[in-house]
Amino acid sequence: MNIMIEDIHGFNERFLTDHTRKFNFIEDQFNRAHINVQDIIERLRTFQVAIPSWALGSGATRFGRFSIGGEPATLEDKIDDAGLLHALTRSAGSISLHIPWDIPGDIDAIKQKAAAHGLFFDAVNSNTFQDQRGQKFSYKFGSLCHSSGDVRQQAIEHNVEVVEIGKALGSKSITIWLADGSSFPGQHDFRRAYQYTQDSLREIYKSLPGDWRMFIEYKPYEPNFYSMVIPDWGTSLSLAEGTGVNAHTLVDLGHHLPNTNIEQIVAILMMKGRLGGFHFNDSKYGDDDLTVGNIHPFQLFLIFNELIRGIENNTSQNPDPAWMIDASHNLKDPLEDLMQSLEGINIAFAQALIVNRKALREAQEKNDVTRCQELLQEAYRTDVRSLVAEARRQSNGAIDPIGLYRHLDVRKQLIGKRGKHGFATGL
Ligand code: PSV
Ligand code: MN
Repeated sequence: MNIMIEDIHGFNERFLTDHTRKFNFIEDQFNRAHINVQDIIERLRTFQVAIPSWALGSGATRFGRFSIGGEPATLEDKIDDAGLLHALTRSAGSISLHIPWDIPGDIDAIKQKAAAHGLFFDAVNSNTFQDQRGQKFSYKFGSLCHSSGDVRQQAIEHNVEVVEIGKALGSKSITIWLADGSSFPGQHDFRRAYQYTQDSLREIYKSLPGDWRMFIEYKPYEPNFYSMVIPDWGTSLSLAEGTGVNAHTLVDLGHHLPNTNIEQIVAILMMKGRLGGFHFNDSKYGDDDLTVGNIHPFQLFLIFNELIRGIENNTSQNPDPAWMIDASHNLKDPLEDLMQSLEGINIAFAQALIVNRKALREAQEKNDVTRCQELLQEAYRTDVRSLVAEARRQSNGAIDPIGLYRHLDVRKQLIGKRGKHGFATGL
């Protein structure tokens, strides 16, 4: 289904008085602090986050899956749902596909559909963590790191095929997340597993066009519980450096052990010019795929603070990072959850944009710790929600996207169209 611009404007009318009152207040605050409010709004309007195709349906735990109804069962449906999110929020301007779950049939038709929603194709993701029907060799004991050259070759060829599909769609990057690792001491020769992985990545890299980038994810545990071949950012960075100039580390927020200082990781990766992309989610314990900014909003703000510092002082010429939400939902309506995540991301981004960076630098030079903390808190404690809503409104999005989604009873309409027990492919 499509959301009409008239629906959005009509619904916005209801909130306009209240919204304007709140926005005028923050505008006045910003004027006094010599912050150009329209500059911040423009930054918010251009900031776009990719939606992963696998987040549009219900996910599952190891114990069960509960269908929400109206889930997108085809790639076309997934593009429609991503388009719906973009129409409401104007901040989800691309979709990231996972192969083989999303192999396009008619490439031109798929491209046209995406373009009609104003979407482009962000990074394509390979999958060597599952065996596919008819596949010759199993990934049970790994893929790019496997002890058998046949398995490694099969995994390399799969990644090359993913690049080919991405090229046809107009993608410019591939994200590789490996489930490879070991669950028992002694199972792996760590050095050999690393070396095979490095060699395989180099092979895949050869198939990349010059304007493409390779993103390498890391994850400390799961599905393997004793060792992962790429457990942390240091390993990912060393593999990226060993692969080529267009290979980068990708930070997935959920892929850290509790209390890891992710903002510091982001700062150093950008300084090295190797931060490729970002997968947003939140977590209490591990890779929980919770709504962005729902558990650790201050940490998210601190991460954005480093990202903006890196973008504004880009001495190492780090390419623009690719932004994506990476989540799998089990309880909430996935579309509502994604809108909440987009809101969380935009709030943290806006708060980080208003940090008085010059004053912070001076306070850091003087070792004035109290002042440093005050400056960050000043930005973090600013209620920027009306600013984020105003950016959406100026882009023809909804002041209250979830409100409009519910008002239009979108989920009910999707169930009417696709049925109650449709199954989104993927996770
Ligand atoms: C698994 O942890 C994961 O969340 C990775 O982060 C990938 O990006 C995603 O799944 C899809 O494969
Ligand atoms: Mn991820």
